Order: sequence, then structure tokens, then C-alpha cells
Amino acid sequence: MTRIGRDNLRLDLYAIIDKAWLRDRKIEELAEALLEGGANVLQLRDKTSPAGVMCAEARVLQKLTQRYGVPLIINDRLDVALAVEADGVHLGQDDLPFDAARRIAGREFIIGGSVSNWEEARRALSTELDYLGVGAMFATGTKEDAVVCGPGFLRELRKVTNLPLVAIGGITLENLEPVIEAGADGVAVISDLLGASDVRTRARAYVEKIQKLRSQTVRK
Ligand code: TZP
Ligand code: MG
Repeated sequence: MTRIGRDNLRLDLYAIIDKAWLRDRKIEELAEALLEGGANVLQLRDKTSPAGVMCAEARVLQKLTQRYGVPLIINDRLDVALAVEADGVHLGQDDLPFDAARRIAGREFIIGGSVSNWEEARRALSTELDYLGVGAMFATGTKEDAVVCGPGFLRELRKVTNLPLVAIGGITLENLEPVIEAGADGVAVISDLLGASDVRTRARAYVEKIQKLRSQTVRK
């Protein structure tokens, strides 16, 4: 298995395949559309399936991510991520502590961690993470307990760290600008991608708009 390493991670469009958003589509169809659209990272998020099912889903995705040279990140479950030799894991505040995950997973593994306030961010910045997931940027119906911290928090965080920052929560093609302008290295999106009538075209529009906004943005 060729693993994608921690170096030179490109995070612009961090597409999350949330099992709850599959509807009647196959997971590989969605993944292929996102990858063809130019997604730079694919995350598997499955809050309900047992580990064995999640491993099977991850393996299906892995065939595609390997073909596209894009990292596959598993949400919440380091055991699943290690079992299938995914490229990394994304951990929230209620998952395995970040430093414990690093000890278990080793130096080569990609580990991202969620933060939504300064206390979490300070703690996260004292561990060896590859990126921070920062959010929620805006109100979202996808995660019930999401706390909105907004692009303003990301902007402040940007001033104190060079660690890549991935904005998440309520992001749409229409509200991208303040997020990129605040200094996000990438945007993680579920509903605005998976709810689109044409997922491939929507993903492509994100990639293009992010590049355009970056080229225009003079950080204030
Ligand atoms: N973490 C913070 S907000 C959120 C997660 C997983 C939900 C993101 O989904 P959407 O549909 O892009 O708002
Ligand atoms: Mg989690």
C-alpha cells in the first residue's frame, strides 16, 4: 500500500463523504465524482456503522484515492484507519487524545484535530498534528452539536500558527470568500457538495473559486 505522507499536504478542497448523505448512491460513485472534480483530500465519516463495515467502506474508497494520489482520512476511528492502512485520521475533542493517537500511529501518519475555541486550539497546538479542523464557520444542520466560532476565530488562529487550518461547518460556494480571506488553507465540506445535483461540477467549482480567491486575497 502506498501511503501519502505528511509532507506537502494539499488541503484546498477537503471533501467529506458522510454516510448519512449517501442516499441511494454508491459510495464509490460519490468518491469518483469528488475526485474527478478535483478534491484534494477525501474523508470517510460514518457515525453509525460498526468497525467492520467502516473498514469495508474505507477499502472501497482507498482504491480510488490511491488512483488519484489523494490522501484518505478516516474520521474518529484510528483503529479503522490503521487497520486499512489509510493515510490518516481526523479526531475530534471526544475521540482519542491527539498525542495518544500520535504515539500509536507513528511519525508518518496524517493526524488532524478539530478545534472550535482557544482552549482546544492551545492544547492542540502543543501536540504533533498535521492540520487543525476549525469550525463551525457557519450554522450547519449536518452536525447537531456544532459550535459556531466563525471566520473571525480562524483569522485570529492564523496569526499564531503556521499549521494548516481547514475550515469546516456550513461552508457553501457562496460563503467561501470570508473563510479564504481569513487565511484558511482548505475547506471541509459535506452538505454543499453531497447535496448538489452534480457533485463533480460542484467540486470543480470549489477548486476554481478557492484558487481565484487566493490569487485575489490580500490578507488584512
Ligand atoms: N464538524 C464541524 S461542523 C461539521 C463537522 C463535521 C459539519 C460539516 O458539514 P456541512 O454540511 O459542510 O456543514
Ligand atoms: Mg470525531
